[in-house]
Amino acid sequence: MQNSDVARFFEELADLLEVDGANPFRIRAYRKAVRTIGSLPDSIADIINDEDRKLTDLPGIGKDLAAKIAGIVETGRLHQLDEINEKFPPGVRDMLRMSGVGPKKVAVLFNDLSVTSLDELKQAAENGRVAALKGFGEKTEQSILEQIDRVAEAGNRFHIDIAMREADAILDDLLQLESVVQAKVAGSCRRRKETVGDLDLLATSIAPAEAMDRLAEHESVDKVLARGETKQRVRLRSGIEMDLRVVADESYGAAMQYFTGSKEHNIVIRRRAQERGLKVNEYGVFRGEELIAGQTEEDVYAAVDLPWIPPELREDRGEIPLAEQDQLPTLVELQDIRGDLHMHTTATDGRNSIEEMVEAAKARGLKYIAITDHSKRVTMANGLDAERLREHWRAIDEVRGRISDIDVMCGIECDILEDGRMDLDDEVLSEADWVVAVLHYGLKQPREQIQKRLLNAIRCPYVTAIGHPSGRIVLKRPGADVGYKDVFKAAADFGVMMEINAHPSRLDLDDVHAAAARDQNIPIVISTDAHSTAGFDVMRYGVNQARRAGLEKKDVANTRTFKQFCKMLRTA
Ligand code: DGT
Ligand code: CA
Ligand code: CA
Repeated sequence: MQNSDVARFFEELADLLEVDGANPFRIRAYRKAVRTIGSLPDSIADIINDEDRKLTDLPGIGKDLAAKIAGIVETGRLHQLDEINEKFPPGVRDMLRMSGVGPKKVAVLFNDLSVTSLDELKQAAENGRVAALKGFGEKTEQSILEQIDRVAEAGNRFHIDIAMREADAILDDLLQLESVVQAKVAGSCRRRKETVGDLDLLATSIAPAEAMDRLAEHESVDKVLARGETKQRVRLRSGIEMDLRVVADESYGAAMQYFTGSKEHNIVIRRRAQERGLKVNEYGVFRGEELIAGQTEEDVYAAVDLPWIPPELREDRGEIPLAEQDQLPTLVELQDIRGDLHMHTTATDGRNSIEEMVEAAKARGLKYIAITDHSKRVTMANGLDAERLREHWRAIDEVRGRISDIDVMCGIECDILEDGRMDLDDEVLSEADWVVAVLHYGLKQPREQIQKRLLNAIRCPYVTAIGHPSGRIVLKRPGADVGYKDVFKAAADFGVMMEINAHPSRLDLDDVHAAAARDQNIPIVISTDAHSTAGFDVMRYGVNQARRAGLEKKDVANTRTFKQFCKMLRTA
C-alpha cells in the first residue's frame, strides 16, 4: 500500500465527517494527516516495519491516528470510514467529486434538498432549486449542471497508476502459484489509457479453481461478485472491479488480443479475418472448425497479415495502415529518458531540498534536471519573486558545484497571468537556463483569452517550454479551451517545446495532442513535476502517454544527451 492510498482513506473520512457536521477539530486533524502522509518521502509501510522509527514521530500523528494508519496498512480498511459510508447513499460521494462543491455544500444539498443521487441533483438544479439555496446562486448551479455528466461517467473510472498498481499486485500473487503459468493484464490498463473502467486479467493454468480461490483471498479484494468455471469477477477495496479469466494455453494469445481491445481496433482485425475467410474470437483464429492460430498474439496478427502491434496503439487511430506498410513507430521507452525538466523543492511547495532532489534524480540514473519552482502568482505554494528566485538559483548553483555526474539547470515554472503577461519580468527570466510557462489560474476564460495568454508566453524569448498546456485534472477538472492548432504553429515557429506532464492526474498534453505536436515537429519533453523525491516515480506514466501518441525516442527531447538537449533550446 502506497502513502497516497493511505491518505485517501483519511481524505474520504474527513469529507464525509464534514458532510455529517462532525467536530471541526477532528476533521482538521484528519486533513492534516492527509497532508503529512501525502508528502512523506518514505513509505509508511517501511516506517511501520522499521524498529527505530515510530509513526507518532511524524507531525500531527498522535497515538490514535498511528493506530488507524497501522490498521489500514495491515487490513486495507478503516473502520470509521466503513461506518460512515453506511450512513450516506453513494450519491453523496459522487457529489463530493464535483469541483467547487465541497463537503459543506454537499451537506446542504443532502440535508435541505434531500438529494441522494446525481440524477436527483440534476433535476433539482434544472428546476432552479439549487440556485435558491443559501450560499449557492446561479453560478454554482450552472457549474453543477455542467459537471454532472462528467462526474457520473468518471465515477466508474480510475486513474491509470491506481489500476496498474492493483493489477500488478494481484498478478504477482497469482504467479506465485505453481499451477499458474502465465498471467497478465489486458484491457485499457494494458493499453495504458489514462483512465481505466475495470481490470481484465488473463491467466493460463492447469487448475483454474486454484487461481480463482487465490484471487478471492487476496487482501485487496473486497467481494467476489460472480464466479464460474473459468471466470471470476471481483470488486477491490479501492472500488475497481476486476475480471479474471483462466484460458487454455493454446488460446492465450487470442484471448490477450481480444481482451486487450480496444473494441474499435478489434472490429478492424475481425474484418480483416473475414476478408481472408477466417474467423477470430477470444479462443483463436479459425478456418472453418480448424484452429490455425491463438497461442501468441504474434500468431493472431500474422494470421491477418499484420505485424504485432503495441497495445498502446490499438485504438484504430491509424495504427492498422501503418502496420500494413510495416511502418509502425518504435515507441519511446522509459529507459530512453535521460532528463527531467519540471520539479519543485522546499523553496516553494516541494517536500525535499535542492540537494535531496538532485541526489535522488542521480540515483535514478537521470543525467540532467531542471529545478522549476513556482513563480509568485502561486501564493498558495509560496511562489518566488525575482529576488527570492535569484537567491534560489544561487543555492542551486552551490549544490551543482558540489555534486558531479548530473547537470542541473536553474529553472522556473512561471505562471502566465490572466491578462497574458508573464508573472516575472524579462530581466529575471533572461537569467534562467529553463523556463516552463504554465496556466494555473483563469482556466475557464474564453478561448480567445486563453489563446492570447499561450501565444504571449510562446513569444516571450526566454520561455523554453509550455508545461501541462491545458491545465486539466484527469477525472476532476476539464482543461482550458486551448486552440491547439495555432498554439502548435507558434511553438514550432519560435522553437518552444511542449510538455507531457507525467503525473497520472495530469497527463497533459494528452495522447491525441502530443501526436499533433509531434506532427508539427515540436520537441516534446516528458517531465514528472515531482514535488518530492518519490515524485520521480511517475515518469513511466508520461512515457506511456507518449507511447499512446506514437512517439519515438527521437521525438522526445529529454532522451537526448544534455549537450544535444541544450542545442535544441531556442536562442533568445
Ligand atoms: P474500460 O474497462 O472501460 O477502461 O475499457 P476496456 O477497453 O478495458 O473495455 P472492457 O473492459 O469493456 O473490455 C475489454 C476488452 O474486451 C475491450 O477492450 C475489447 C474486448 N471487448 C469487450 N467487449 C467487446 C465487444 O463487444 N466486441 C469486441 N470486438 N470486443 C470486445
Ligand atoms: Ca476493462
Ligand atoms: Ca472488463
